[in-house]
Amino acid sequence: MAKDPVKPNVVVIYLDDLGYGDLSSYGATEISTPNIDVLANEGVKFTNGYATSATCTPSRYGLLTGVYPWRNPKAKILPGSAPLIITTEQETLPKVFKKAGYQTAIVGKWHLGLGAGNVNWNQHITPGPNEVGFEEAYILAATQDRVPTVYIDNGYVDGLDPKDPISVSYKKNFEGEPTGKDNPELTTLKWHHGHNNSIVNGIPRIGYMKGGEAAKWTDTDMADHFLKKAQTYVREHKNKPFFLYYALQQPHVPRTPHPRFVGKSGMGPRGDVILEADYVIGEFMKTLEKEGVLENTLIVFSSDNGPVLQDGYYDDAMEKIGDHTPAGKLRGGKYSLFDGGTRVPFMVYWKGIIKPKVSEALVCQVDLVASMADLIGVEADKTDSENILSAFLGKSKKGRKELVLEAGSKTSYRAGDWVMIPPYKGAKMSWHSFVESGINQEFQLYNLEKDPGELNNLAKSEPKKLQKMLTKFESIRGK
Ligand code: NG6
Ligand code: CA
Repeated sequence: MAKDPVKPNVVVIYLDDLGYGDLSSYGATEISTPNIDVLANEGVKFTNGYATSATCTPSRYGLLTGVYPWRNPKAKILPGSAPLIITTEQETLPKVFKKAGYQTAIVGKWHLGLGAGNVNWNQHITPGPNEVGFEEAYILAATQDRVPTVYIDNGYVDGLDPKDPISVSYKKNFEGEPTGKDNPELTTLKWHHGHNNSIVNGIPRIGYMKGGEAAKWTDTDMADHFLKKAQTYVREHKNKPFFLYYALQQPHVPRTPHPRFVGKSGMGPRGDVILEADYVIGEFMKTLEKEGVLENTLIVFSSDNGPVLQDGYYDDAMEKIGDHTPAGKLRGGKYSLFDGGTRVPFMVYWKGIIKPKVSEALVCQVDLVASMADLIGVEADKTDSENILSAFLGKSKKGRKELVLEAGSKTSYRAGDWVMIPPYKGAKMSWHSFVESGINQEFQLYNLEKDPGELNNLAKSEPKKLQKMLTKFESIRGK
C-alpha cells in the first residue's frame, strides 16, 4: 500500500478492436493519430501491454473484475440479450474507486450483459453497470453491430416512446420486419458473414429488434454522442475525484465515420474511424484541460483485443489497407492465440507526474484492479490482478512475470519473453475473417524478444523450456 495515497481522477479510455500497429506512436506510418500519440509519447508507452483476451466480453470482464475471464465460462462474446455476467457481489474496478470516495461512471460500450434473463427493454433494465459499481452509466448494451441499437441511460432506454415498445430476440425475427438476408435492397452496407438480421439505419445487424423507433441511435454520430456525455461528466464531477471508464466503439464494425471523417484516411471506413477516435480523444483531453483537471488526472489508454479487417461487412477494410499493418510486427489479430490477438496499445499518462518513457514491462489490463487500489490507498479483492503500480507509473521496469492469455476459450501462457501455446484442434485460419487463429495440433513455443512475429517455433529445440512453461501453465490453468 502506498504510504501517502494520492487521489487523481482516473480515466480509462478503451478502444474496440484497435491493434498494436494502428497508432502512429506504435509505429504506424500510413495513419496519423496525433492526439492519442500525446498519451503514448508523453506518458509510459508499454510495448508488452495486454488485454486478457482476443475478444471483447472476456477482455472487459478481466479489466473490470481483476479476474481472468477463462475462469468464468460465461465470459464469451455475448448477444445483446445476455444477462449480466459480473455478479453484484464481485470486486470491480469502479467499486475499488468507490471505496476511496470516488465518483464513478461509464460512457460507451458495455458488452457484459444486462438484467437477469429475459430483459424487458421498456422498463428499468437491471442489474447492469449501476449495480456493479458505476454510479452513472450511459452505454450501448453490446456492440454497434448487435441489437438493441439504442443507448441506455442509467438502466432506461434513452428516448424511448412508451407507445412504441422495443422487443428484442436473438432467436427469430418479428413478423413482417425486414432483414438483411431477405431485403438486401434496404441495406446501405452489405453483410459479408453473419450480420443479416434486423436492418437499422440501412445496416443489417446481429439479432432481431422491433419498435423503439425514436430511441434508435444514429450510427454516424455515435463518437460525438459519447464524447459529449464524457465531457459533460467531467464538467459536472470535476470538484471531487472521479473514475470514468470511457469505452469507445471504434474501430469495431460497422465502421460508420461521421461525414467529416469519411475518406480522410484513404484507408476506407476502418482508417476513418480511427481518425475519428483520435479526434474525440483530443477533444476530451481539451475538456480536461479547460476544466482545470488535466494535471490531476491519470489516463490509461488501451484496446480490448487486436485488429481485424473483415469482421462481417463489405467495407473496404481489406481492399484499402495498402501498406498499413494493424497488428504491427505481431502475428494474428482479433480472435487469435497469436500475440496480435491480445497485445495492444497500452499507455498510462499523467501530465506533470509521469515521466515519458517506453516500458517493456509485462502488464495486463487485469492488473488495474490491484494497482489502482494501491494508488488510491484501498484494499481490493484480487484474484488474478497483480499490484504493478510502479510499472504503470513508469517507476519500475518490472511488471508481472507471467500471464495466461485467452482466445475463444483456449489459453496460452506467457512468461518473460517466452510464449507457449498448447496444442488445440481447430482451423488454423478463420476463412471469414482471414485471421490466423494460432491453433495448432502441436506445441508452439516462441521467444517474443527475438521473434515477435512468432515464426520460429522452438517447441522441439527447447524441450526443457517447454516443459517448464507447461508445468507452470497447468498449475494456474488446471490440467
Ligand atoms: C462476432 C461477430 C463479429 C463481432 C464479434 C464481437 C459474426 C459472424 N461475427 O460473432 O462481427 O461482432 O462477434 O466482437 O457475427 S467483439 O469485439 O465485441 O468481441
Ligand atoms: Ca473488441
